[in-house]
Amino acid sequence: MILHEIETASRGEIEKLQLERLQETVKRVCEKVPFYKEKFEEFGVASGDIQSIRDIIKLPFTVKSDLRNHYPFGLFAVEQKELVRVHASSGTSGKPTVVGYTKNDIKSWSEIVARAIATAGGSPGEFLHNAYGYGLFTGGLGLHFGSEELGMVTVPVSGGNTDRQIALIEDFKPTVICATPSYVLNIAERMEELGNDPRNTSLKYGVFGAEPWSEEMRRTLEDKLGIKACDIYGLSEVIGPGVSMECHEAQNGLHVAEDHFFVEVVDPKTMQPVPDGEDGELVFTSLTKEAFPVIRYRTGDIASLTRDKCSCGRTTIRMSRVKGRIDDMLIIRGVNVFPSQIEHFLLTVNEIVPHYQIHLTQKGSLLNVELHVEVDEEFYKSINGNLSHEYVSHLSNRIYCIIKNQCLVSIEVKVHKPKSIPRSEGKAVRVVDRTKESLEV
Ligand code: DLL
Repeated sequence: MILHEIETASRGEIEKLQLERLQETVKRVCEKVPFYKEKFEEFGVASGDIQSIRDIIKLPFTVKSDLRNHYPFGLFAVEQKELVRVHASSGTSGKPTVVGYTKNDIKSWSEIVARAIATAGGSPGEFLHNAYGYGLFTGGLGLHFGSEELGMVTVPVSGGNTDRQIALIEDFKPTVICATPSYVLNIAERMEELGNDPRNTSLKYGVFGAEPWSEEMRRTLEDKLGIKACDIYGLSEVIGPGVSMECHEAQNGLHVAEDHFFVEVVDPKTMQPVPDGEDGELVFTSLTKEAFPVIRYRTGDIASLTRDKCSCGRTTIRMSRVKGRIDDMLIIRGVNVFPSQIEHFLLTVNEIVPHYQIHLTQKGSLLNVELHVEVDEEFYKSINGNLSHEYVSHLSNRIYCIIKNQCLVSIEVKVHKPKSIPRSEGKAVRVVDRTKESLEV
């Protein structure tokens, strides 16, 4: 369901609107946020220099450390009395980043997310089961307000307490489920454990995101649950979920909400724009935000763009699924690889389930990488729970060869019995970095 006319507007119409909004945003940040005013002066740009949408490249980039350096509210463009909400990152790798919203920001965010849920197949009047975490994380409340805006009956279950989630799905009969892909897998497996066939629920559509996932993971979730699973992307610094959303018709790239965000993809080394279709770092500029506007914010996420028209009828730019974050990229003996690429090939192995972890340790000057995987429950039963040494070494060798041939990296593979890898209730932890610990020992 297409909710807004901008989704099918011509490129000229979209860019005209973007230019007007960009000019307003640049003017506002110059007036209201000393950080931007000073940075623009340093770069020798003034708000009057933005005469076409391409002039955006004259503006300096903003990075996460700019947010941390102005913790908590230094980059806000409104007074406290105009704010109605803040969200924040967990701050596991430094000070949390704090973002704020005015009433209008919440209204536009709700409309953006309503559009996203409709793009994924949601319809007014049906139930939406929202298993994203509620709280400072933007997932829970972001999807919640969007779902209500669309007119869906919203079940604010949040993450965790999986058995209750299953009972609610059984009783309320939602058609849409929203959660991280890793948590949905967890829910589906628990249904199987309880003797329920996950394909027999009322669910038809999934709105999955907040962490990188692969096409193979999509296939696994769609097969297990008998649903269409679509990718939702966003980050709190830009607004939260809904910055882009895949359509259930084509499932081929995520439509960017271009009336609210201007997207660029740049080479993270040279910071120059890369051509459509080529991978680079996603950079977003907000076009309508009041409380926390961002100018050319470097997301650290790697993806590519396409301007081709989509079979769903939308004309908005689409981004590819996010391969991973620059800082999650592993460099193993000089070869770059993202955990999601490893996932992609790992899931071609039938005996393995899509729960895995990559453990990094330092041995002298060498990075040691171990891939921990676990075998499928059914398969485990078929061998009477006897994971013999011979079998483990055969399976780990097979996986080692697949990863080596496809990703060109040598990774030690450790095969475990079912339920050995920790399960997530939100964002999955795929990489466990023990390099610092081993250095300290
Ligand atoms: O994860 C917002 C969100 C909530 C998106 C619910 C989708 C669904 P943050 O906690 O600020 O916000 O984390 C943002 O998560 O920079 C990406 O690295 C990653 N991420 C988000 N969505 C996707 C996705 C929310 N669909 C960071 N695919 C981003 C891959 C994603 N990575």
